[in-house]
Amino acid sequence: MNYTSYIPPLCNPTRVAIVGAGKVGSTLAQRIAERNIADVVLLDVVEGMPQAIALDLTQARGLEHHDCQIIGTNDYADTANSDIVVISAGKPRQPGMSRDELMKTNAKIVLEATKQAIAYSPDAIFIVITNPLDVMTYLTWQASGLPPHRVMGMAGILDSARFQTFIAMELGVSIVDVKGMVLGSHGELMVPLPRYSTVSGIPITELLDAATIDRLIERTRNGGGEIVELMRTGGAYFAPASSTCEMVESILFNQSRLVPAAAYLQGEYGLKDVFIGVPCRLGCRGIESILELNLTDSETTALHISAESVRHNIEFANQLLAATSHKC
Ligand code: TXD
Repeated sequence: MNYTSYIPPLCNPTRVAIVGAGKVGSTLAQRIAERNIADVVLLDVVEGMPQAIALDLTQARGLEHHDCQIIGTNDYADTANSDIVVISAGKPRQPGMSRDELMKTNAKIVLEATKQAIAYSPDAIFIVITNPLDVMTYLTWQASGLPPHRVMGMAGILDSARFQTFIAMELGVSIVDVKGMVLGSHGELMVPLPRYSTVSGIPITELLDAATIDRLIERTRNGGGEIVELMRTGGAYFAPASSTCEMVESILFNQSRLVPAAAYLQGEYGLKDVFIGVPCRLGCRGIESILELNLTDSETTALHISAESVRHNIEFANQLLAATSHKC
């Protein structure tokens, strides 16, 4: 039997590069492929590991019924012409390691990853996952030289999903009807907004008393920490991968989903020159627009405190990098 080709082969399939093939990166690769969204290039410094994960995922292709190509590599050249670059490379905090040391280590990794990836995919949109999230997103933007709408951080969508989960569990309602809204930085200073978190359009402030809402907010703030404590080695990865996949899907399919993401602010919410979680409309050009919600004075104050801490950490990271002549 012989096929004769009568049209040129289809070129440039949609491609997502994931730098850092650890727990989050590899689970994200699985989500993207199994939802049939795009081809995936998984890159890591560890030799053999991304290749092994890619082969394993590829062997499941006939069972999961998708047509996505999954490549594992240690070479940035293989990531060329990606539409989206996801940065999930980093080190977790080791016993005895300070937060400063972690910041320095991950800042170097993220800067290197950005410079290498952008060289091969100059038209890509960057989504950053590595912690400390808002700071790493800022450094990625600086190092890439990209316009701000093409760089964003994944955290708000995850924090909102966690809030949503705890609300649904508390009220005994289907998760499908619950929406959570969490702004601010990723960490203890995140800003959950009960007034904008709803069950079938009803704000939760109408359905739950203040003490219960405070308890759910506290659990949301500690959503990642609770998992780290239980797991002991490593942190959450299923929900982070799902959250990132939603962002990838909204961009590649130009869905205009409105989700909280770490975005560069230029006066919105009274804040400038900082990346922080705000509601963003995500489409094929990246962050298509930022929605400015009407916030109460205390909500605005909480957002500004959150932004101040990110700004402080950006300065600190840049000082650490300057000391090792790694500043971008
Ligand atoms: O909401 C969020 N943004 C987050 C953030 C939710 C979950 C995880 N979050 C952070 O993502 C976490 O604190 C880490 O900073 C990253 C990745 O988390 P993951 O759980 O996937 O960490 P792993 O399993 O340790 O994987 C990190 C991988 C690992 O395979 C390393 O070999 C690789 O990163 N790594 C590198 N890859 C490429 N290039 C370089 N330089 C490099 N250095 C390490």
